[in-house]
Amino acid sequence: PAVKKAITEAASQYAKPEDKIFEYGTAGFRMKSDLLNTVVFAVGLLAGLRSKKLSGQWIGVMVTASHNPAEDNGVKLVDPMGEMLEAEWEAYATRLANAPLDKIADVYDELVKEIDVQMTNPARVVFARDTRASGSRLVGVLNAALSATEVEFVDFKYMTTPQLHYIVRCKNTLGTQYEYGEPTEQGYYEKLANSFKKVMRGVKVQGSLTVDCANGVGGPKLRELMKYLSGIDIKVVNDDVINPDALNFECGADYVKTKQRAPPSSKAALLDRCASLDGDADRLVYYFQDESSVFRLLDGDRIATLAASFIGDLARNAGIASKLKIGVVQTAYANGASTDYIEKVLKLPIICTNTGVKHLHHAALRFDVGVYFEANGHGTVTFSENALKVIKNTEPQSPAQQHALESLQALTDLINQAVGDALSDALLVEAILAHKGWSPKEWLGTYTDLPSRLVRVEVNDRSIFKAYDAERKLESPPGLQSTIESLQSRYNKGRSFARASGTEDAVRVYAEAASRSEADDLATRVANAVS
Ligand code: 16G
Ligand code: ZN
Repeated sequence: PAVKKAITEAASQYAKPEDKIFEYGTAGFRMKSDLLNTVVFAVGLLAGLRSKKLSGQWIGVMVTASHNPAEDNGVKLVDPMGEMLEAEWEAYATRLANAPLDKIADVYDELVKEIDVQMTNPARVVFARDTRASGSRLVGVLNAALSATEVEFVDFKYMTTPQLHYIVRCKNTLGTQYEYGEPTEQGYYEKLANSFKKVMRGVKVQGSLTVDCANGVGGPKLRELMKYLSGIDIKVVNDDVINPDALNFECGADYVKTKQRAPPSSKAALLDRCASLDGDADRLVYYFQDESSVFRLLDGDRIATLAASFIGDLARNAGIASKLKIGVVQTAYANGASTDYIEKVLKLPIICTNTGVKHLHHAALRFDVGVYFEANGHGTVTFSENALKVIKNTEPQSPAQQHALESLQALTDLINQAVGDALSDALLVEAILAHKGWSPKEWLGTYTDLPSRLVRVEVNDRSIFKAYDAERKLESPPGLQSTIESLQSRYNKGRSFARASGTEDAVRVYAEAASRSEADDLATRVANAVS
C-alpha cells in the first residue's frame, strides 16, 4: 500500500499523451521523445519487478533511439545475461505503459499477483543513455519510478547500448564460474584491448581505419577505447556530440546501408578502409571506394561470412573442428549470394529467422559457435559452454595448434557475447583482415552480391500482412504470395518478399535479382502489388 501510494504520487507529475497506444516492439519503445515520459516511468516500474522476480539479479534499462533522428528517443530492458527482455514480459511492459496514470499503481499490483513476484526480494537496476538531449529528462523519470518502488540502482550516465549489456552481464556473473568481466566502463575497455592484443599476436593491421560514429555516443567511447589499444591506427570522424541535431544526420551505419553511399562528409581516399557505427554503437558496416570511385559496401552479411570463415579455419588449425558445431544465422534480408557462399564454399549450416536481434541471438545459441548478423550490421558470435570447454581444455600437439587455440580463446573475450557491439565487431574485423592479409577489396572479392532493392510502402493497415517461413512468405492478404512468386519467377535469380515493419507504420519490400535493373523492376512490381 505504501508503494502503491508512492507510485501514484510520482506518476501524477506526468501527463499521458492522449489517444496514443504504446507497444514494446523489437527494439523496446521508440518514438518522438516528448511522448515518452509515462512510458519510461512504466519501464522503470517493470524493471524493478523483473529484478525481484529474478531474485534480485541486475536488470538494465537503456535510453536510446539508436539510428532514429535526434528528436526521437526510446527505452528498452536488458535481461541478466545481457540479452533482450524475455518475450513474455514485453506484453507486461505494453500493459503498464498503456495504463492511465491514476490506475498505474493498480496495474502494477495486478502484475505482481499475475507474475507472482516475491515483493520482499531485493530489486537492482543499472541504466545508461545515449547522447540525445532528451535523455537527461527521461533518466529523471526513470529515477522517479525506481525511487518510488525502492529499487537499488546505478546510473552509468552515457554509454553505448552494448556497453550497458556488458555491465549487466558482468554484474550478474561476478564471483561465479561464468564471470564475464569487471562491471565498469574501464573493465570493458581493458577486456577488449587485452583480447585484441592477444588475437593480434604475430600479425599487423595494414593502413588505417576511418570510423564514422554517427555523431553519437560511439564517438567519445571509441576515443576512450583507443587509449587502451595499440597496434591499430583509427581515425575518428563524425563524433560531434555537442550539436544535438547532428546525430545520425547524413552519416552512420543506417544511412550508409540504406543509401548505399558514404556519408557526404567523408574525406576518405580511394581504397581507404572505412566503417560506420549507428547512434548507440550496436551496428557496424564497412565500405570503401574502389579504383573507379565506385562505392563498395561490406555489410552485416559480409562480416558474418568473414567471421565464420576465420573461426572455421582456426578450429581446423586447432584440431577441434569435429568437436564444434559452427553455424550462421541470417534473416530474409541476407543477400542470396552470401547464403550461397556460406552453404557452398564455407559448407556451414544456416538458420533463417525473423528480423530482430532476439530471434537471431536465440537461434545462434543452438550452435557451439553461432555467427549471427543482420544485413544492417547488427550481430555477434556466441560460444556455447561446450565450445568454451573444448577451446580451453584441448592439449595442443604443435606450436601452430597452440597458436590457433590461443587465438580462439582470445576471440571469445574480444567478441561481446551479450549482444552485437560495433566497437567489438570492428576490432574483430580488423584482426581477421590482418590475419588474412586482406584489404577490403579482397574481402569483397570472396563473392559477388546480387543487386538488391528495399522499398518502403505506406499501406492503410499493415496488420493484415501476416508472414511465415521466417518472414519469407505471406499467408495474408490472400493471393498476394502467389502474385509475388509469379513475379519473381520472371527474373533471373529473382527473390522478393514483403513484411510489415516492426518499427514503422509501413510494409517493407525486398527484391534481389541477377542485374540491377531486374532487381529494381521486381521491387517496383511487388511494391505495386502490395499497395
Ligand atoms: C529493430 C531491431 C533490428 C531490426 C529492425 C527491423 C533490435 C535490437 N533491433 O531496430 O534488429 O533490424 O528493428 O526494423 O532487435 P523493421 O521491422 O522496421 O524492418
Ligand atoms: Zn542501434
